[in-house]
Amino acid sequence: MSLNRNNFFKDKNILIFGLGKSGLSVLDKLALISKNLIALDNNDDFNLPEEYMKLAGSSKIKFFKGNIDDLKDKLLQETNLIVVSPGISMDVPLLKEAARRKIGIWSELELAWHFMDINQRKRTIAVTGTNGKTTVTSLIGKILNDSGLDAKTCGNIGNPLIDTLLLDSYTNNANAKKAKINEDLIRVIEVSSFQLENSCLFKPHVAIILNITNDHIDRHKSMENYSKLKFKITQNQDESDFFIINNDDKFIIKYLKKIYQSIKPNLVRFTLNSKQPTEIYYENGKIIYGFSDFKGQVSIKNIGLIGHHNISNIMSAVAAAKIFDVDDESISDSVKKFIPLPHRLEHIGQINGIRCFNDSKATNPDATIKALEYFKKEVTLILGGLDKGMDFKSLIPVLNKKVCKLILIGSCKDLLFDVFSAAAHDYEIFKAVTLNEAVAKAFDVTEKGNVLLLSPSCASMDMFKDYKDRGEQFKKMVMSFKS
Ligand code: UMA
Repeated sequence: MSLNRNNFFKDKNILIFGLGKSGLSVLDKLALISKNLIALDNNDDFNLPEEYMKLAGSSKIKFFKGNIDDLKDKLLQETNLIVVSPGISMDVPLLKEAARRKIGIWSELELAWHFMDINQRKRTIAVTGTNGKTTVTSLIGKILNDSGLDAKTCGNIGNPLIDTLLLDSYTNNANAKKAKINEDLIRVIEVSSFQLENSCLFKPHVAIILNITNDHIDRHKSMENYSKLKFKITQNQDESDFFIINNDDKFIIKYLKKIYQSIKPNLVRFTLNSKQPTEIYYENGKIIYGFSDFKGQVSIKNIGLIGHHNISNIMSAVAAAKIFDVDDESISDSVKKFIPLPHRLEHIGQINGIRCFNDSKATNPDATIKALEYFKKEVTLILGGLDKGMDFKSLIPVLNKKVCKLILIGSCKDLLFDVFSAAAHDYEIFKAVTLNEAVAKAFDVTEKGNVLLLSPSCASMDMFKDYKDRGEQFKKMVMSFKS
């Protein structure tokens, strides 16, 4: 990293907006090198966690919390660059005014990228998509690590990219300058549309788009905008890079056609359709690939990941692993040993003769459709939560095919009731005020041998802390009905 870049950050007045996980990581790192920082969180109740208290006393950091509308102009006058948390919409007044003043607005991803050298940038795999990002990021991490390579998962998965970097070498501390950097580390980065929105130079060596379906429209306004943001993952890639995409996904193909002429990286398409094979496809328990110098097949029989959508996910992971030269048997072995993550079509057990599944991570209709496709017409489905402006009508055909009883919960339950009761349907529909009431109803109305599935298609924050909290509570409630 050049001295110039070091000075670039040292001399800038940087405003860190949002002090959740990613904002605090940015604060931690920039505190090492920047002379003037403003740290801001709009939440009145925000309290700096204990481990950051030492920064509160620093003369180079000014902290603000709560409503800062009156201070907005003053803060922006002092600011050259804003590093914004992914959860903050570009519509908030401070960011609108910053954009008007042409102040740079960066994501944490973009900031971290500026601190990475050429070698580090070349050893990156970035995974985006509406659904399956965390599973694929974790699976690639496992495949690489099992093969003896050194890989670390980071990004939207929970630990910001910047946390994987040692910025101590920017300080004047001689000991810190000697800190050992692992040059071989491969960073497997889960990337969200929120992070890509404020990224500009990000250029992963391997970029993956798993799928694009209706989600986050409340924030991104249209599917066109949402697709455009997802495709930012490849915008800087060149001929030496790889772009892995799902050839079965209609929004991916639609957007790809638009920009096909300008795509520079090696395109690696994967498909479940063995009759029209692409660079990677699936046939009879095998993933067959042929792209660049790579040709071969990986057996994926007897795996823990269930559902056809997961075979698509595995194909993308196989492609990424081949680019880093992992051999076929090793990949096959890791896929077989991979333990599916909780809250994703997670089998809780057979309770009172009913097979119970927790799919709390299904926060959009497409994820629920994929989960239902796995079952016969045998499902009591618990659906609903906080609406993100989604198209629930897309659920109608699959509900008719797979659902016997539908139980609606959450702040959008009345809207859902109107959508599904107006359509032709052969299943009973109930509403419940709490999740506990929904689970009790489910055990009351579900026939033995059938399935109870929580797959809400919605965000959780109307009733729960997050999807994990919703899934954990569901599992406890289900177990409490065991007789
Ligand atoms: N805040 C403001 N002003 C606002 C809105 C929020 O100051 O107008 C403050 C809040 O008070 C809070 C902070 O900003 O203190 C929250 O920031 P955040 O929502 O960006 O959350 P982080 O804790 O920084 O977590 C983020 C990602 N969150 C989101 O994208 C919403 C985490 O992804 C990610 O793991 C983490 O950075 C590390 O990179 C979570 C997620 O739900 C898991 N992601 C979405 C998804 O997967 O669908 C995209």
